[in-house]
Amino acid sequence: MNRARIQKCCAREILDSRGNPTVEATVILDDGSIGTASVPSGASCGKFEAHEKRDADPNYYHGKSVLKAVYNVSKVISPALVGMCPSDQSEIDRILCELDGTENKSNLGANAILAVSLANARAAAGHYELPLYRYLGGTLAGRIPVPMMNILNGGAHAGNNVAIQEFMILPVGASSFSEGLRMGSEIYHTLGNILKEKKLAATVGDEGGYAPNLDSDEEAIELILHAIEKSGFSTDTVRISLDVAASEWYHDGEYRVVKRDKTFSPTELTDYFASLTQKYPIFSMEDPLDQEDFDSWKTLTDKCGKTTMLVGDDLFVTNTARLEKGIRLGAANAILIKPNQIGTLTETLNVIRLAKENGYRFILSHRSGETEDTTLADIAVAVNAPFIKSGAPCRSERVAKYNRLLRIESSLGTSACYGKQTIERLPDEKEAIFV
Ligand code: 2PG
Ligand code: MG
Repeated sequence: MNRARIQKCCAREILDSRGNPTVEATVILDDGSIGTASVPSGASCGKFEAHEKRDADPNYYHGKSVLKAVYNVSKVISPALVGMCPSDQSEIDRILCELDGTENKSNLGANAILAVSLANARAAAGHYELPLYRYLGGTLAGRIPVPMMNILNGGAHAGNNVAIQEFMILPVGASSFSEGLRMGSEIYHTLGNILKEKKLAATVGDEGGYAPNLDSDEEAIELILHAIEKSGFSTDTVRISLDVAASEWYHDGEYRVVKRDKTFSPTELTDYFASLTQKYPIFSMEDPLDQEDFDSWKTLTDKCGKTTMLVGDDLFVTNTARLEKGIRLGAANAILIKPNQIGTLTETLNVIRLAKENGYRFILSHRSGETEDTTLADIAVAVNAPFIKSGAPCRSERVAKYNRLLRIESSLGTSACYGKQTIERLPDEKEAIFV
């Protein structure tokens, strides 16, 4: 077969959903195929994430421009990749890491590297005339993930007094992704009406969820439970998940919850979250503890890891070595997968494989600063991910991923599976589902 070769890589500065610059790269093949991808950006970033290169020029986008990363794509990366076969993704990603030469991709910037890595996969899929999920996942790709919809925002994503960053709903009992999305949207709008009735703000935070001021964080859970019920559903079919983002609270060995003017010791916080899982039907908790507090993670996993999905985000940063440490210590039982935390597609797929092999569940995730790019949705289907987290069913950069999944679902037709159906259709995935 006539294999296409990379002719050129280029990049540009575009804006993300918060209005900050980010990198979009394009890979052009000699057969005319073109792949373009952009990278998102976090607000509550883990200490061990790959480096996001910004220019730090205070007179330009308040220091946030990414022109050096853009330059690196066209002047450093492109010459190194010209002539390579785009389907040699792992070799391309290896070269990108080698070119950078640092542990955390601080030389070229993970934003430059990831944009090229993803754009290359898109160009290759174009060359083979396949949708990206099919090119990456082959004939076995067929599961549409359960959406984890963040309908109430707090923490670093909103200017309100809610300390926990994300309150999500998961329509695990829906019969299909499209039905699940409808349920999520109905609950979201019901919640908006409840807030308005209570004269609370129904304006939204960075991920499209409402961001009211509330008397306590637990009130957020109560309001969501009320919205689920009022929409005609129950917590058997719609579960609740939290992303605490507790690394934001951790200073000098204790958890200082500034928005609530409270301080917890690691033991107190562990006990608090363990008790919260008794009090409410909480399906999963992400980052309930700090990224370096492995001891408390282990304690919490021992206490409630059999019944609750405990997700490491800042803890694992999509990094194989950190996930290996978690597996060794028995910390958490699931991992959040954010390609820009690690910087290449191959490394992202490797950490997913490690999670699968060790019975850790995994969730493909957006960032709080997003673009209209939908690569995340295709990767999720390619790896038969049980879950995807892409914010509220509101705001275009969030729903772009959900809408892409609707399109994939309709093109898969009856071969698409969702939630519990996966157990029958993809027996190997049995361990990876928790519904
Ligand atoms: C998270 C993410 C995405 P950010 O903490 O999981 O929801 O937020 O991108 O700000 O790190
Ligand atoms: Mg998180």
